[in-house]
Amino acid sequence: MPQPRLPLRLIFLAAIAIGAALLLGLVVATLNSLLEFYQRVAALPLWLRAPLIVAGAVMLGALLWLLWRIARPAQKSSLAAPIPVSRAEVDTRIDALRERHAETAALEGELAELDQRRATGEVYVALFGEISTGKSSLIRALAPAVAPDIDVRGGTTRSITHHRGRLRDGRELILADVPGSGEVDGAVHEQLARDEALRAHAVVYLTAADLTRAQDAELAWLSGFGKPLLLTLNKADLYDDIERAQLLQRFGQRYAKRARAIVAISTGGSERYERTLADGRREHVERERTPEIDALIDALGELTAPGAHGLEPAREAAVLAEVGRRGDELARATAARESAQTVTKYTRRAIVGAMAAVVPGSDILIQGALGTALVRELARIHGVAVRELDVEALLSRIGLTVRNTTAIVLAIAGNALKAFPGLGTLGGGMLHAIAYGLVFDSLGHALSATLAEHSALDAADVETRVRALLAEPQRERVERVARLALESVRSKVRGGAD
Ligand SMILES: Nc1nc2c(ncn2[C@@H]2O[C@H](COP(=O)(O)OP(=O)(O)OP(=O)(O)O)[C@@H](O)[C@H]2O)c(=O)[nH]1
Ligand SMILES: [Mg+2]
Repeated sequence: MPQPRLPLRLIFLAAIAIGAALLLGLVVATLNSLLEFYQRVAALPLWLRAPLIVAGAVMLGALLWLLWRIARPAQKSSLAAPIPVSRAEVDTRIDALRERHAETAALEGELAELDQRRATGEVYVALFGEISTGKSSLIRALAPAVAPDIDVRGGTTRSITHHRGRLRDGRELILADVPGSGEVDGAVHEQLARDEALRAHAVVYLTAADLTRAQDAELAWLSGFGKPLLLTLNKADLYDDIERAQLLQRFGQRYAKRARAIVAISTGGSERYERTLADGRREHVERERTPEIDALIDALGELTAPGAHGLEPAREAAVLAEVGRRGDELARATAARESAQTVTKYTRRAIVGAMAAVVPGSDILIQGALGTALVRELARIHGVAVRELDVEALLSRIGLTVRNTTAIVLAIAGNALKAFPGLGTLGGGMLHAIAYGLVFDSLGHALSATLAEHSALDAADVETRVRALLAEPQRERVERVARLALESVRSKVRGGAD
């Protein structure tokens, strides 16, 4: 009976019409008010009109700024705060990684460097800063015997070099010149510089202007390691006395907590001057500026006064925190690699099992030990303890999901058969085998992702992921599973022929 539907539709249409009329009225009323407001403002004398317009513009600007502050996406910093970790803990983690055949050479090398520098008893000072802030020029000023490359082009220094410098009291320092940060596509060089900063006893952070947001974040990250930090305004010659004093004052207000000292210097560059020749003619000459770095030398002297031994704990903590962080990263990558291998192993077993049994449906997940073994192995890889009960609950939950999506899975498997014509001729069992393979592959990937992200067997999360994987199967995944099926058939045929 279609009659009862009519009034409902009419009510709905009427509601839309009323809504549209109200909206139109609101727009007209707002426009009218604006027009009236404009006419009134236009009628005002200029001395009253101008401040009103300025105030309006300021308010609008402030509103837009506020909206932008609220709406802009959060900026993610790649510079994570250090997590303290002991040497014993780092050693244990590296041993565990080595047993899992992870590539631990770089981490071991970093620890060897840590020990080797300690053994030398030297004080290491790393320069740090964006490209072209004058790091190499400062090295040249502090250690005139050596001459690292200096150039107006950013990105001149590409590797770490060490130079021996001497303080006024005769103490020696090993100065590290590093590549500058902030270069486009300069992630590798930036990482070299950061690593060296962590290996040093003290860091000289160079800037040639007020700090940008990125520099601010970099300084915060460096100071988080708790080693002596010297914030240095270089190229001070580019500012007049007032500007320089203002910049230093701003640095003092903002960075007094992060930096142990703040100084202004001039490491070189060139200057032009006019000279009068013997015949009275005048000519412009360009010459290298004499470095003015006394303030920095004094501050460095104070910063490094505790000596290598006194400064060692903060240096060691910084290196260990970084090695620990990388160890965690490596552990995650290793778990991902092992997970992928395990998922492939069980997908293959599921395919072989299905080809032998030819039982349609999702029961293989619940009945067979295969599903349980997959969950257990993946949980072990991710270091998550699981109870028998939880594994069973998870598998029956996924089993229901798979049962509900069996038609989809079979359809996908059917498509896979079309992509690999040879498979289709192998009979209906093949369709189910690929379907099972897809189910195991989806479960394995979903489970790996959940375990990696939540470090727990979150059944609801696994189910959501399995659903998503089955609903939108990627071509690459389907082909991979079909290929596994093909390999299984081949090895079976070969096995049979043997
Ligand atoms: N005006 C002025 N220029 C300077 C000063 N110090 C360095 N420069 C110039 O700044 C440019 C960059 O100097 P470098 O020492 O190569 O800078 P850097 O930080 O080592 O640069 P990268 O290695 O590319 O990161 C060169 O042209 C220097 O001559 C200074 O105190 N004043
Ligand atoms: Mg340089």
